Amino acid sequence: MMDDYAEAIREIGRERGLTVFDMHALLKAVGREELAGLFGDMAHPNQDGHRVIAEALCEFLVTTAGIDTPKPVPPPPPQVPVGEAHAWDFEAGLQDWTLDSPEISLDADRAASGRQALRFHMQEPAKDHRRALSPALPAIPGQRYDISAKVFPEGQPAGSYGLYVMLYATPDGNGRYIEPLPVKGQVPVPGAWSPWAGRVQIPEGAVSFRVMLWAERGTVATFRVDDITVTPVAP
Ligand SMILES: [Ca+2]
Repeated sequence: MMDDYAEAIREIGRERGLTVFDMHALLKAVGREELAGLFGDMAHPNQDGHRVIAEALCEFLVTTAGIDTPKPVPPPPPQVPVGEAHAWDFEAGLQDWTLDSPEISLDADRAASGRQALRFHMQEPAKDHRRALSPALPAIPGQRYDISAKVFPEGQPAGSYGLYVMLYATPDGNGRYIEPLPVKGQVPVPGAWSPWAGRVQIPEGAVSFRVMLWAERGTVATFRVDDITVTPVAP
């Protein structure tokens, strides 16, 4: 269906003599496997995805405008100390995770490691979103982290949930958050442990972050999450 939409837009461009920035062709050329690393879920690009699109759009605009001055060389990125690694397997309890809904609990029925995992059991739409948040971790803008977890969905969910990084302007991760960065959306395979993984870069203004498991307020679903890791990426 997306192919048809894209072709229709190209066709309109040809008919009316309009220049078309073909994002569809751009993303198709990336290839299916690498493409998965550029999206937080099925529809929304993550930070790397936005960067790929922005760079291509920039190149396109410069070329289309006939600008032939050489591209400025960006200054080298500032040296940022590598962050710390963290991991939670929930074998020693909640390990300072905060659960903001009674529909989320520590559960010993099924785990990816050991005996315990976090369980989201949402049988009705709720008034608010549901969140499980890790303890606040220190962050320096420019640091990159690989975030991963294992997820076991039971049946097909109604609604959406996923793995996020929540950014804060305070060192203790309290007060108003800056923004959530999507890491990975729900996996469509129920009845099995599947990996969730993605890379985030700490943006300007953030002093701390928490790993967040988030379910949209209307979601009706049951799933478990275990073995959550935060791995710093060397520059
Ligand atoms: Ca476990």
